Amino acid sequence: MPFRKDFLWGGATAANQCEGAYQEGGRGLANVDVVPHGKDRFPVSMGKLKMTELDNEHYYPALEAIDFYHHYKEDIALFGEMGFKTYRMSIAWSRIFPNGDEEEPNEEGLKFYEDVFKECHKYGIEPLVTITHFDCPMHLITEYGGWKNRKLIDFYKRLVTVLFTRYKGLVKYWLTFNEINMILHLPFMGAGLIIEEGENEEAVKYTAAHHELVASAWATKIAHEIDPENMVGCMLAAGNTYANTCAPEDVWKSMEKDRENYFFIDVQSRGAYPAYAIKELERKGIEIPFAEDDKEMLKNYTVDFISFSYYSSRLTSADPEVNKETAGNVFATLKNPYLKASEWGWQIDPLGLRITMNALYDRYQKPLFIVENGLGAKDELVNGFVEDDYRIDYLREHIKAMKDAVEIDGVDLLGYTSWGCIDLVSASTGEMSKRYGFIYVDKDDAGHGNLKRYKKKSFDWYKKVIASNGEDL
Ligand code: BGP
Repeated sequence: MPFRKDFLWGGATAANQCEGAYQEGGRGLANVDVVPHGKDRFPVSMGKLKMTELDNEHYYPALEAIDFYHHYKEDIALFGEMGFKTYRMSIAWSRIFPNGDEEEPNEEGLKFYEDVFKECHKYGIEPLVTITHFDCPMHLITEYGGWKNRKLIDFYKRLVTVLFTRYKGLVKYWLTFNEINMILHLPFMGAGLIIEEGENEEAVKYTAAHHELVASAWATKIAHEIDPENMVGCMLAAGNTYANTCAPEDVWKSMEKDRENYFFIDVQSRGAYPAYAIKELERKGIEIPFAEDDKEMLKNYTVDFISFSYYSSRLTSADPEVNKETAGNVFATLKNPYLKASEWGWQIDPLGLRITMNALYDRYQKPLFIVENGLGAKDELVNGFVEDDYRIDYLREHIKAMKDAVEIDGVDLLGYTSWGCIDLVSASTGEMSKRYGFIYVDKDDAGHGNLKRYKKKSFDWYKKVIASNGEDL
């Protein structure tokens, strides 16, 4: 049997993409609330367009999302029916500390997640909790400038101390920052950064990244002190970069591209800034604001496991002219002629998952956890059912590749949670029509729909996969 007996099969969501109820339970406003649907979504997510107040001209999908806040019992029951062993979800920071900088947490927010975790355990589902998934209280952005301000480390420490204490015995698996490398691509969405005129964008991003890296180390320390059973992971938006040709210049370029992402995990897992990053930052004149004990913290409190999302491999060329023709993705990539792509241009590469897993395992020698993978597609609900064979095909091929990595290559894998196990708002487009789920939710891109849940064909398929521990694909 390739997978461990206790392999954690399940699905993943994020608070801002499913909870809704943005003004209930004492929740404060967060960055994700003010990212609108439509043409402004990208510039706002990138921190290039200032949008700090909700207005009536835009539609903000995170405000209602799929209303998991009121449907969580029904949804978790469905996850239980599929046989989930784990459910990856995130905490909305502003439910716990509405402004982010209060001394005392908001009890209603704490109670909500406690109820959710208890509900999971009813079905034998182990929660896997992302502490922040593209999520930062708005007040920390307007008052402090988001993660570019070192004070955020203290607010985050307060947050995690409350979480680890309150949920001791209920939650064991924690991820500190979702797709930590996303800070380079979507800095507002990822870290509450607004890039002001005249600011050195890269310096701002790497300063904020440093603060998150140090905060992550603190979280690991605190988690282990509060409960030695706690397992803390980092989370990378992964996908290896191929060279466009076998010209050494292209191969070199692909290595540089991968380093951009490895940088974060190198720090979180190996415990120090890697030599290539120190040199590059120096060359660019970027000075990272190391405080006295930062180096010690990074060194002493590395993560227990490496989690990552994988949707696609990437492709790059050393020739800037060639690199202009990028395919549709948050991560710039060339179109790979050997791969098919989703309707959104995300290229489909199951073997790329095996390559990525091997690269990560060789580099870090720590257990891996695939916490996101899946196909965003347009589904058609006919007579209350969705025949999503395309999704089953995608998942089957990726699970096969993951099996090869475990069985043939010996990669140590803790679990697999497919992304958006229930349809939710897409992070990049803000649309509902980019669906990933085993469960269809009646809601459209304009926010209309009765929120009714329907099982898709993939629901029973995944149930069978889990029941057979990945044998029956
Ligand atoms: C990852 C994010 C998720 C999720 C996923 C799919 O980058 O961690 O939040 O949304 O991508 O992306 P999208 O929703 O844009 O299709």
